[in-house]
Amino acid sequence: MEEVISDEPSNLPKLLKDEDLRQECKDLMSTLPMEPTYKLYQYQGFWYGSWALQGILSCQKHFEANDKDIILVTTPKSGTTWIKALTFALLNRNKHPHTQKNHPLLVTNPHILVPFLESLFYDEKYIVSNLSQFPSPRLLSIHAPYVSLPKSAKESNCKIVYLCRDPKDISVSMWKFMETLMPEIRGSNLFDEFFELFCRGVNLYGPFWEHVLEYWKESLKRPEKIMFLRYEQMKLHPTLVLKKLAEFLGCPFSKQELDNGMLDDILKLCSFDNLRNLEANKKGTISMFGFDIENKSFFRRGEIGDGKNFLTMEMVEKINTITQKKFSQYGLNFENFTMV
Ligand code: PAP
Repeated sequence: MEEVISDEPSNLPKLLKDEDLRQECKDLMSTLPMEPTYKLYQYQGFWYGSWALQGILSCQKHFEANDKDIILVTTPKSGTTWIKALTFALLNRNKHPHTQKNHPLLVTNPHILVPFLESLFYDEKYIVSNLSQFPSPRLLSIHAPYVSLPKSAKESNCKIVYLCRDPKDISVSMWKFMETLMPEIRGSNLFDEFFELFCRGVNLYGPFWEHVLEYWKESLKRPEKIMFLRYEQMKLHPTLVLKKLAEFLGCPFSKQELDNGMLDDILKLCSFDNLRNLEANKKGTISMFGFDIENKSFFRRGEIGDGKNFLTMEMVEKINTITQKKFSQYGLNFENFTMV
């Protein structure tokens, strides 16, 4: 069996080379608009690195969602690691009580417990033989925009939990993450260019605003299928969000569980400070998306509003104006939302 996910240490970064791509992906890439600085390709209106593009194409071709599947969809750097941990702990709360000394989340990075479909599907050989062996309900994740989701994910009754975040914080979180993958950009003046591209929608899985709007509209049409969440909601109202998430996934907390503090225990287990300080997340790497990524790079500040510490006033104004223009008619924002 071929391993795609490993926490073995290795040299960083291991960037996938184009010659490793399948011919079908190379052929398509040669026809797509390309952004030269970060080598992103525009497919179905959204931007991908070559590795993610191959994964998405393969997912679209081979992934068969079933009604029991749970798919976590996030815009990158929206709290993916956190929602993976929370949902894993929630669904497995009987099999793995939070008191368990070797609870999987205490010894394994959440990205290994809840893999990215496009990363798994990057290697078709692995996935075709293994995905059927995942325990049911299969808990999976993907960054794909709605338009590019595999057909079965849209048409089956599988549940989708969508998570996004204030784009100011995303842009900075994404840049800081890229610095860990590409140390040569650290301290460079390339951030300004990255930010301009981000505002034009040219970033991994961007445009951010269109990504969010697609899922927002779908979640309004089919609230029983898509739960729409914001990172800010999770930070400000974690108890309420986790309760609603459990209800949405069909595994509500019982009165007894609530009385026993189960919900708070899950929140504590998955808290930023707890996860960040675990050996499993302080050390080691995960192989995905063509990179060997250090586990610790998924835990930086974990705060609302950190973007403002890094962006200039003009940048904040620019991104706020775009967000306002794109979202206001839909009543969407990241500051004054109600948690119904
Ligand atoms: P991904 O989309 O690339 O998988 P993702 O987990 O969304 O990554 O990005 C990490 C962000 O989530 C980091 O944000 P920051 O750069 O603004 O700090 C990280 O700190 C934050 N994060 C990770 N785990 C948690 C957690 N348990 N609680 C809150 N925030 C978290």
